[in-house]
Amino acid sequence: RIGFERIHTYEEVEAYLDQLARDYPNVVSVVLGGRSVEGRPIRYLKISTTNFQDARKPVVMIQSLLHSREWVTLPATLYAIRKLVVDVSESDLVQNIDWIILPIANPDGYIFTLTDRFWRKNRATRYMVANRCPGVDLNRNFDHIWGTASSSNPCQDTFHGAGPFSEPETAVIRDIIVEHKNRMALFLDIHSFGSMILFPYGDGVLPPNALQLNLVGVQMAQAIDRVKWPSNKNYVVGNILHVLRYAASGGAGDYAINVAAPYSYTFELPAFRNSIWMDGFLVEPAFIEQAGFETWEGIKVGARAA
Ligand code: 0X9
Ligand code: ZN
Repeated sequence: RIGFERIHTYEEVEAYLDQLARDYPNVVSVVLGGRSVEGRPIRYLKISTTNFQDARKPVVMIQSLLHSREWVTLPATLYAIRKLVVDVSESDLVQNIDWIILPIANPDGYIFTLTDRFWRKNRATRYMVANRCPGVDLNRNFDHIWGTASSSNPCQDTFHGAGPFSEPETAVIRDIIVEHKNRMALFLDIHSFGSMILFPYGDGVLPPNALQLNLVGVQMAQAIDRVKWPSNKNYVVGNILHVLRYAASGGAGDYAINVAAPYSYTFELPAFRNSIWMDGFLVEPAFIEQAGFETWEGIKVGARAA
């Protein structure tokens, strides 16, 4: 069991995934997607009442902690797992959809945030200069306009690596997306912070279904806003460049919409803090469960629409 009083460690989450697979063997399985730069297992859940055998069912993929300092994204994902598997409050969602959930997309980075709380990238050492500046920004390492709006400097937080999928962590996600490309209806990459629902592309170019992306994005945002923490601001919905006001290449969501998922969003969860002086990546423990609760309202709407 996992509660929402605090944010759990990599080891705790790994043990929890195994426990779920043991407790719900007919619905849950844990898959080893690959290994991180430092050799840690990157594992994800498959949740399905038909063992992923029914090709007519859509697949929804949710991932979190691609950026390791964005801690609150982890309990948001764990909350969704609980609602799908343990509480089964919304049984249509488990009956009609196959789910892929990757709670810790960047395990090395996440563990390193216990030492350096604001670490964002992975922990690749092969680009280091004079033994300094490890790490690739995994959300600049996917194969869509790679290298055009990111940094070639390993010392920067948006360093894009040697090429698309140069990092094992992004290769794992690529393989999942490709494996399910015919069925993936919705891809959600959960980040923080800013209270935004963003859709491709990272250079401001709009996909052909941009109006649909906007429509469903607004529906998700409204569902969240209805139950949001009162002092947090309303969600903003739109294209990545238009809303964030910076271009970003090589994003996971951009790759997912190209290859597999007509509905692909980056969530920027709110800053769950009790004062604007508190850094937005830090999380006030009293708000952890709220982060899960309100994000789940958006996920449900997105999954049903997609
Ligand atoms: O810059 C990013 O990677 C994301 N914002 S964050 O503050 N969490 O770092 C936005 C990602 C935009 N997504 C795509 N380009 N698909
Ligand atoms: Zn992020």
